[in-house]
Amino acid sequence: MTNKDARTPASAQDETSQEAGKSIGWHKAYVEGSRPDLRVPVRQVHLTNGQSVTLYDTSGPYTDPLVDTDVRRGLPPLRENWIISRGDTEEYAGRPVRPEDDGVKHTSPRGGLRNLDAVFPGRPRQPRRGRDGQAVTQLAYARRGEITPEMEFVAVRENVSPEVVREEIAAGRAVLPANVNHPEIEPMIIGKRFLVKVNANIGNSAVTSSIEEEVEKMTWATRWGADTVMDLSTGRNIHTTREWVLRNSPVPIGTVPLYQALEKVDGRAEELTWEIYKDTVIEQAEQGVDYMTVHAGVRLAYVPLTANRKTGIVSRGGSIMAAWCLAHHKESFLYENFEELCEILAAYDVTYSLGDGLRPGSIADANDEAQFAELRTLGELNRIARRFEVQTMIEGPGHVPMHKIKENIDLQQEICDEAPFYTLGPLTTDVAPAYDHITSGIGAAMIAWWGTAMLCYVTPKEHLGLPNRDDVKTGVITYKIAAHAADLAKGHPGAQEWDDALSDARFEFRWEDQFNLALDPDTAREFHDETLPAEPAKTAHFCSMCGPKFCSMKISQSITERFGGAAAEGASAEEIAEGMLQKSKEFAASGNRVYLPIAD
Ligand code: IRN
Ligand code: FE2
Repeated sequence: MTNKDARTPASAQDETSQEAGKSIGWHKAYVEGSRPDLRVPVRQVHLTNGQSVTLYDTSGPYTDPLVDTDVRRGLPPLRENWIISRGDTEEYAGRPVRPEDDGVKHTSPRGGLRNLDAVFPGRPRQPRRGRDGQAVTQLAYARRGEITPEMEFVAVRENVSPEVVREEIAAGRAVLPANVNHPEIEPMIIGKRFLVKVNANIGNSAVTSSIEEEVEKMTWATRWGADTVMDLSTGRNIHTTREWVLRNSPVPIGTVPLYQALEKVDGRAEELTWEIYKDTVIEQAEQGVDYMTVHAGVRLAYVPLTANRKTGIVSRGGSIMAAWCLAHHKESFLYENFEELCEILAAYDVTYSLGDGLRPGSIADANDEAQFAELRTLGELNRIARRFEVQTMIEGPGHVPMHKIKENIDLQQEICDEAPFYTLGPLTTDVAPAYDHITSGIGAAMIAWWGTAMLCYVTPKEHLGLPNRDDVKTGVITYKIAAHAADLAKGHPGAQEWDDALSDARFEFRWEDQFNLALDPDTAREFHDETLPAEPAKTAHFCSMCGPKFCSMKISQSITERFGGAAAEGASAEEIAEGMLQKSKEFAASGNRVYLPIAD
């Protein structure tokens, strides 16, 4: 067993993690598929009792000390040979990315691909696309009955047969976002038959963070378990930031191209055109964006339906499209040109994330006519996308009280032919700014249990400001809890093994194992150390909650010992009561003190 430092570049400066790294009892391992270049990463946790537990791992090559990662070079292009050997893509000269396509008023040096060649000298790349514009999507392959290496990869990851993966994709019940220009990703799947996934949003704004910070937030988010990351950058260097994020990301990257298109018209929504939007989509598809939020369901006729809402339109994309529709008094250009957009996305295998531009922004507005009118349109667009063999998921709310959540997933599944649902929370109350990771984590757990495939995280900064690194971590961990709680409730194969391993460690006072199995080992260890910092306390058979002499776990363990393992299960009520009485006497004899000095 090798105990390896599990640091990512993001955590390299983090003292706590470095500390944790020294004693971390897990290492990165790979499960090989049917061919040597199909190696699925896992987190192998080594327990002190000699057993080991295998966990899903999203952290990418950063946690593999055998891979020499350098953010200036980008990650190894894992999928490149798979893509090229299919023989259905060609290098595509496309339109060169003009500096003005960067979406910002430039000061030099300018962004754009020319500079990026200098940024990634080892990776000169020419974008690819489907030969003659043909659909090169996982959906197209699945419908033809082909099991791609990407499908086999996710089958190993999810512990299901490749045929189940192919069937779910072919039926449109799952998506495998994997742009042909993003060969660096470790494929993953989003669908209700699979583990519930978590997306983390990052992105700079005009005033705050730098490119380095965004790359760091991405590696940080995936280290804690984010399955996809959305780059919602709007400020300066939007194109270059995205290039850095893409070249270094082990997970699929999503964007909202409308944001960059809006930058190109200096923030004046009414000046947007289909041409500008289309150019932006192509630019991002050539870079390798794996899925795009498209707010094509905000139709002109639905805008008045929001007039009497308490909080109107809260979606950024939704409000841009509503403003455009009203300014021109025309149908949405996204809705009108949807088929052409499908052709573009199909040629790169960009997955649709059909945006919920009319989602409710308050408890009062939940499940109203505007929201459901848009959902019906998303159902219609989902069927069009399917005709063009574009993978599609559907975005959902928002702010929804608990008793109105189930209707959301039930309607979505019915209207959108079971396409994967991807929801933002929902937030179950409006009264807790600064705690909206919790108000929404509650809704997220419920809606995931009922079949939502991916959860968009909400951080404590929601409604208040931009998340920093700590907020990103809190958001991801909160949502991993919601997702895993749903996996358990859904009976996903293997989900409970993790809980069982942790429960055993807790019951047997194997503290190090408890930490190493935890979603957040660093914080678990830190909290424990606050009360019992001494090293022997980590092997002590009591916890700081109850102290050495008064611990329910300890008592029931001594019952187990006394009556001999499994026999204890058969122990009579009287025998157990006798054991308890004995403990009570011991407790009284020690002076009825719950908390004892550590030296005791
Ligand atoms: C997810 C579900 N509903 C919305 N989302 C996410 O919200 C979406 O994926 C993207 O990250 C962000 C888009 O916000 P606007 O433009 O709809 O506010
Ligand atoms: Fe909100």
